[in-house]
Order: sequence, then structure tokens, then C-alpha cells
Amino acid sequence: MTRDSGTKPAAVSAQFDAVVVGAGFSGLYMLYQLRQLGMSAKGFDAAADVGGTWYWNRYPGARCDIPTTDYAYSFDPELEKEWIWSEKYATQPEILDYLRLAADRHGLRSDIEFSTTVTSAHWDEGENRWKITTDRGNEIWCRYYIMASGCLSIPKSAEIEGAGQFAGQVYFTSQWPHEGVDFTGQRVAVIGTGSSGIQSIPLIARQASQLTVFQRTPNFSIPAHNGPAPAERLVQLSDDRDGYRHAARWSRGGIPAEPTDVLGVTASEDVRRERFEAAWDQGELFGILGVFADQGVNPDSNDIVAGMIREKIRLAVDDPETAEALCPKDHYFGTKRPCLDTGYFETYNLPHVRLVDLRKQPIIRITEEGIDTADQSFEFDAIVYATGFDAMTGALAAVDVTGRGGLSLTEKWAPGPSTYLGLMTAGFPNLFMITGPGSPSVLSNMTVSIEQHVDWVAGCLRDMRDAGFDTIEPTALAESGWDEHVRDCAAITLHPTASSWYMGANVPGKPRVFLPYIGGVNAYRQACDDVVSQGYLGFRRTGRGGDQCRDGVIRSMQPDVAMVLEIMAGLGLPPIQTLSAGDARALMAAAAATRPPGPEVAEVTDGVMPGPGGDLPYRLYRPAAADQGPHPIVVYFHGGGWVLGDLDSDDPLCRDLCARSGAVVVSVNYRHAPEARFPAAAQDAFTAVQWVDANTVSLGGIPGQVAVAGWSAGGNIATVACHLARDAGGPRIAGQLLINPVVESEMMRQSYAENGDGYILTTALMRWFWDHYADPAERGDPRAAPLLGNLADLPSACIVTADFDPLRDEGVAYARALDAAGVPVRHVRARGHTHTSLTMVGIVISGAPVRAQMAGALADFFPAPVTGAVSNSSIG
Ligand code: NA7
Repeated sequence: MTRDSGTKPAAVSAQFDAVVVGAGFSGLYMLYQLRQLGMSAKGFDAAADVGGTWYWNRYPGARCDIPTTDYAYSFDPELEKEWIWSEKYATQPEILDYLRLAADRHGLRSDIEFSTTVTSAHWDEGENRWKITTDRGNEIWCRYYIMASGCLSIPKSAEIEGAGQFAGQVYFTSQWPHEGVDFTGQRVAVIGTGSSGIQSIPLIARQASQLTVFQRTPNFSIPAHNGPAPAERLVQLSDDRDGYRHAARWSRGGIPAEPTDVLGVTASEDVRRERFEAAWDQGELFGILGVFADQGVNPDSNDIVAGMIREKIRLAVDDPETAEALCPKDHYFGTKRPCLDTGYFETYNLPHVRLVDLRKQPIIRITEEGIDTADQSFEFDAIVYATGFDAMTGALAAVDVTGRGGLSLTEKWAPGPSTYLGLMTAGFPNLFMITGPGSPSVLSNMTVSIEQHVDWVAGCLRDMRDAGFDTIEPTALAESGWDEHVRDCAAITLHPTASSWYMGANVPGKPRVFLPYIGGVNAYRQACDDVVSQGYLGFRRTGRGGDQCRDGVIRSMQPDVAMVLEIMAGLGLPPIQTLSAGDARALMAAAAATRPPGPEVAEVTDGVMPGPGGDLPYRLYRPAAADQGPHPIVVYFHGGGWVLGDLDSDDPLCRDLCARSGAVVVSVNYRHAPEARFPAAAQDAFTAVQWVDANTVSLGGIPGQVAVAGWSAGGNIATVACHLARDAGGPRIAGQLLINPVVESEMMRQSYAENGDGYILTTALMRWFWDHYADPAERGDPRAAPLLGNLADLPSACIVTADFDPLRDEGVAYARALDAAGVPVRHVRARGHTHTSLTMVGIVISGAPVRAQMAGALADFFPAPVTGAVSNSSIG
């Protein structure tokens, strides 16, 4: 951001405890907190006054898009009492006045050098301090360098040829003249239809004689229904201000709200319409983003909301062609920042307002007179650029920052920003970012996120002082773990599919990574709190208090797996091992009945095959390209500790494996314990493989292309069938896919110690399973514990292990032992998964890439190319 004019202060060379860059919401509160700590601090801002984003963005119609009752500080009860917002969504001048008042109430201006831009920050390793320089020649030494420089503060350049040629007036919404602009009688162009464009266009249209809007991407927008602050919110606040603010801090978006559990895909037409219209009438972003629980992750659910918004646009705009051009169709709703508007779409019904769709008619260049598109030359008196910002990293990278060993921040972040909690980055000790990349920031109510970050930083500085530490810095492990968690959270949503500024896609050359943390304000706050309560896990702190490094990763479970665990814990179900086998089976069946069904396959047929103890039921799944068969066959054995499970229990997983791999899947229901104990299940498995091999052709299979697969105890008997087939001289099995298999009865490995409690399959439950299945004396038999058997000449294997599974380490041991015995093995690590999560098709979205790897392994078992496999990306 260019420096604003102002009285030039004298250059200073000084020492402070902290330097704070930025005097908006975050910088002001940070300065306040530093004072509370008794620390000396200096603030800098390029603007001539406080306000940050609200200082610069003075375009007509500029308002916040979070209700102002919530878009406010909560740290100062007197300020809360003194200030009454005049509207539901306050205007820029009102918000600026509020920030001025906040600064004045606490006398913060005296700590801030205005009209001054910080140009560089260098960490001095000898001094353990930052050296900060400014464009006014100041040189300041400080212990802590705090970037409170905003997420949307560096305007993006116009990137249009000839932009400098235009002889008329040029305005940027992000740097609007303080005296305002009168467009009366002028021919005006607006380029850009993000929030700034959508807010300003209706007001510019009131003055201009002609208004032409150049739209590259139509945006979703809903009416703000602005007016007085909503009465029920004011009542909630006045009744229990602390409770309200507390609820905001522990909400998903930073505004108190009850999240819905209504799924768009399963709701009735009436419920869908009712929920949508209620959100439309409410006119709040989090309302319309939360019509359905699944609209952020399920394309079909998202389409319902998007389709209803498009209907509204078509109703609002008279000209059908213009209406169609204004309907967003290239991104899912919410994956680009949606807008709140006042009469935006209706503005296009005015005779002097015209929309130019740049997708059909791109801008070729800007000329002295106006704008040339592929089809037409336009003449204008003024051009308004509402073209957005270099979001989230722009302001951080605008300063020449070097950390340890001269490491430059821009170089470190060339592949995309890497942070711990969005607060700090390794190699840059004592550099704090307020709402940095990797924190909820722009996806949340910024004021709540800002206060949380500032409070965390202040607490961290206090704790360091108390413990005698001078420096703090995240470890590489903690940081990469957090980056991975941020990516995991985004990966299960639709967000990464859009070319948005959340993805860095609006700035040419910027790496495409999802910048904010989408796991929610509440989950994020919990992670930050957990880091502190675990002795600053993931940080290294040094000073006279010693050299303390608590290395580790704060969140390593897949976010959707964690969510499922939380929901299950909330159900308060009895532990399975406290039930009889019959009751446990009934409980499992009831749970299975409520699941999503799994993907479509061409054909599902049930049958029976002969088994050693009577007929064995089986279910055959034929892949979509049924007419192109024959296909390889996978004989599948369900999980359930030899006690539970049946043809229904693993049905979604079988469908998924069938659809992804293009193989026929024959799921076999073997005999269960305690009715039929060891080795009944293993014998049934071997018999089933023999029968399928003998009947390959009639089942639609390719002779010689039969593999086995199984999950958990099913993995146990699948691999035991391979042992038995080898020993019997056949049939030849092409490969074995073992998903979290049981391969021994000892429960001594580390994964039992780590995961034996709290992740559904517990040590107690595993003991219950073994007790039902086999006598202790039998458990060393290789047909019960295949890890103890002869592993030579077994079929190629793919072994899947899950991080949070007590069985993890025996699976790993089996993979190693097979490899040592000369068996080709592929080990797939299901990062952040539990024993059961991979089977939760359509629920645990993060399991999909792992199941894609399983299907790939199945395909690799068979020599001929597998036909009929569908694209993995189309399966949830
Ligand atoms: P946004 O939301 O980034 O919007 C910028 C708009 O400008 C968007 O429609 C862009 O189209 C468009 N744009 C950008 N560059 C060009 C060029 N070269 N040619 C044509 N159109 C272009 O910024 P805002 O200032 O409106 O809002 C930022 C945030 O501030 C907002 O989300 C709120 O959180 C507050 P594109 O979509 O990239 O095709």
C-alpha cells in the first residue's frame, strides 16, 4: 500500500520491546495488550490515521458484511456500552469513527508513527532482536516484530494492457479519495464484481449518466436487508453480553449460531425451500453459507443452494441475457467469497447501466479514451478498479523480512506460505502474524479472530517473560504438521476447486494453495489453547530460562475423522464389549442402516456358495462397464472381529472398491464366533476362494484373475486363505488387499499403547473379539496369527494401516515380514485415520484418496488392463 500523505515525523532510532505494523483492528488491540503487559511498543502505519482497511476502502457503499453487533471489539466493556451501531451493517465512516474512538479511549495514537511504511525487518542472531527500517529512515530494534498488517491490504495491480494510457479519472476502490467523488453526468466504467464492485455499483449508478460494468466472474450475492441492528441480537447482547461473546468465540464462524444437521441431499423439497428462504430473508453470510450441513462439501447439496440463488437473480433482472450473464456457474457457492448487496442485481434494470461479460468479450486494452474489448470500443470519463487484493500474504511479503541465517520470508514462502497456527513461521523467531495464513481469518468474523490472536500473542509474551525466555520459534515438524492439517481441512471441502483469492488464484504467478484455515474458529481456538496447555507444543523457546523445545504435532487426525469420533462420543453408545454378541450385531445393523449407500455399480446380486459348515451367502458387485466384462474378481471378507458383520455391514465399501477398481467384488459372509469359533472363519474363506476360482467364468470373471481382500478380521482370514491356498497347491491368488488386518493376537505393540482407547476399536474390544474367536492356546496358530506363519511364496500384497489404529503396528510388521520373505508388498499409510474410518464411504471424505490407492493396488494385481473403472475423483 502506498504511503498516505501526512505530517512527516522525525526519523527515530530506538529500542522497543515490540514493533507493531498496522493500526487497524488488530494493530490497535495489539498495542493495547502490549501496554497491559508493561511492554514498550511502537506502531507504524502507511495511513495518516488509524483504521487499517477502513481507513483506505472509502468507496461509495463500503460496509462490513458481518453484522456490526458482532464486528466489534469485546475487550473493552465501556466501549461496548458507549458505542451504539446505527445499522445492521455499518458504513465505512461509522466503523472508522468507532476505531478512532477505540484508539482515543486508550490513548493509542501516541504509540503510532503514521504515514510511515515498514520496509524491512532483519533478525539479528547475535542480538536476538529484530532490526526494523521504514521508508522515513527510522531504524528500530525490537524483541518482537508483530505483523498486524491485514489480510486484504495490498491492492492487486490492474494487469490490463494500456492501464496507464487512460486520460480520464482513475479510481481504485481500495484507495478512494478522502473527499469523495462526484460522478454526476459522467460515463463511468467499473472493472470487477467482487464485494467492492457489488457494494459500489448501485451507488455509482445513482450519479453516473452511463455505467458500464466489466465482469470477469459473476459472483453470488444475497440482499443484506440492511436497516437497524436486528432486535433479537441486541436483546441477546444486553441480556448476557459475556455469554454472547463467549458463544461467538466458540462458534464455527465467530458469530453465535446453532449449526444445522440438515443435509441438502436428503432434505425434502419443502425443507430445502423453507431453509433457503429463511436464510435469504435473514441476509447474513453465515446464514446462507449454512443452509445445509453438507453444502460446503457435497456438490449436489451445494447445487441446491446455488440453483436457488440463480433463480433469485433471474427474478431480479429484467433482461434474460443480462440475468444469465450475472448467474455464477463456474464455481460452487461459497468457494469464492459471497457478497451482501443492496439492490445490486436490480441496478442492471436501469436504462443507463450495462453489463459487459468479459468471458464473451474480453478486454483487449485500455486506451486514452476508454476500454477496447474484443467487440467494441467504449469511451469513459472515469474508470473504477474494484479488482481486489493480493490477499493474506501480500502485506507480509511487502516487507523485506529476513530471519535466521538471512533466510528471506518471500523465498521461504515461494511454494506457498508455511506457518504454525498462522501465528509464526519457523526460521523467523519472535515474528508474530495476526490472522496470518493458516488461521481462520478471512473465513471468520475478523474481529473475533483478531482478538483471539492478539490475546494468544500477549499470553505467549507474558509466559515467556515469566519463564525467562527471550525467543520463541516453531519447530519444522510442528509447522509442517500444521500446514498438512490446514490442507487436510481444505481438501474435504469444495473450496480448492475454485479460482479464488482464498487459493491465491487472483494474482498471476501466486502459488495455488488454500490460504486460510477452514476447520472453524472454535476448532482453531482449541488447537491454540492445546498448544499452550501442552507447554507450548511445537515451539522452541530460549533465554536465561534455558533452551526448551517441545517438539510435536498438535493435530494429526483427519478433520472429518475427528468430527465422526466427536459425534459418536456424543451418542453415548454402550461399549460393544459390554454387550452380548447378539446385541452387538443388532447395534451394528442399526448403525449401518443410517449410512449413505455408497456409489452406484452396474449390478448387485445375492447368492450362496457351498461351505464346509453349510451354505455361505455372498453378494456380487459388478462394475459399471458390465457389458464389457469379463472382469477380474476380488473375493472380499468383511470386518467385525470374527463376531460381527455380514453382507450389509461392508456394503458401501464393496461398492466403492468395485466402482473404483473395475473388478467384480464377491463379498462372502463367513461363519461367525462364538457360534463357530476358530478356525471356522478361516476355513470358510479358503473354501470361498476355491469356489470362486472354480466358477470364475460363470461369475463373469477372468480365469486366473482372482484376488482376495478384507478389512480387519476379514483381512486376517483373507491372508490366511492365501496361506492355505499356497499350502494346498492352489488356487493361484493374484494378490491380497489387507485393510487394517489382524495378524497376531499379542497386544504389546506401541500402536496399542497409543490408540487402544478412544478410537472405536479399543484394546478391550479386541480382547473381546479374540475371546469369542479362539482359545489362548490356538492364537499362535498361523491360521489365527498369520504373522507367525511361513510367508514365502504368498501372493503380492497391499497392506493398509491407519495411524490411529491399535492394529497399525502389526500391519506394518506384517508388511515388513512379507517383504523380508520376498513377497512384493505395497504399504499404504492412511494418514490421520482410525481403524474404522476408511470404511465410512460418503461420510469420511478424507478416506476417498486412500480407497483410490487400494483400488489402484487391486488393479495392479491383475495383468490385463482393468476396464470399467470410473474416475476416482467422482466418488466421495
Ligand atoms: P475481490 O473479491 O477479489 O473482487 C475483485 C473483482 O475484480 C473480481 O470480480 C475479479 O474477477 C475482478 N478482476 C480482478 N482483476 C481483473 C481484471 N484484470 N480484469 C477484470 N476483472 C478483474 O475484491 P473486492 O475488493 O471486491 O473484495 C475483497 C474482499 O474485501 C471481500 O471479499 C470482502 O471480504 C471484503 P475474478 O473473480 O478474479 O474473475
